[in-house]
Amino acid sequence: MNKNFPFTINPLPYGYDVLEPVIDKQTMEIHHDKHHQAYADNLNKILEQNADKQKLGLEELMKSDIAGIKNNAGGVYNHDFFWSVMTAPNTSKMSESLKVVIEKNFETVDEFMSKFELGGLGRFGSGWVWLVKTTDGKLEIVSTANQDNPLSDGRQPVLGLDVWEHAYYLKYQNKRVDYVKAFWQIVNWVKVEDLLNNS
Ligand code: MN3
Repeated sequence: MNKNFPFTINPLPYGYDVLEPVIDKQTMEIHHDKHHQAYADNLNKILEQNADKQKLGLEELMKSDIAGIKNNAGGVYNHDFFWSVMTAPNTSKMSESLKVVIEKNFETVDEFMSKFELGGLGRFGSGWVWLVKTTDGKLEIVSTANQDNPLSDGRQPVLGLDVWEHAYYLKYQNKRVDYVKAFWQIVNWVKVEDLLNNS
């Protein structure tokens, strides 16, 4: 992605059908090529009218008090992040070292997964659920509305799941719970651990 105006989005880092059957090809095409692209297009359009903001980076724009800038900047950032933490079903396993960190913060991996699922299911309307690293190095589950990102209050996301209906409706319809539970099959744990250690 372009880190400055005019913003672009990253190409999907794998084929549109690679996450099947957990996320279907058509959903990925619409989600990346239409929804994600639209956030970048809309952000650029608003910035054309706000020349004083054109020098700001994406993370700064995500904190903007102009709703259109904040929401679209978040949409660009969050989706690039989201694509990067997924991979083909059942090809990535949590390492022993990551498991130790998860257990230190959540008692058990099951407890972590259940808290994350509840965060995604409890988000009313559109938003995200995240695993974040706090400034003192602790792991927490947080849920944000719309395209808000925990970075804006100083917490570093290491895993995130889009629970907007556009992310799952074609395949799962109203059953967000099935989508959230199926997500575990496509988590890229290598990427999660990399974010945890290097960001
Ligand atoms: Mn989305």
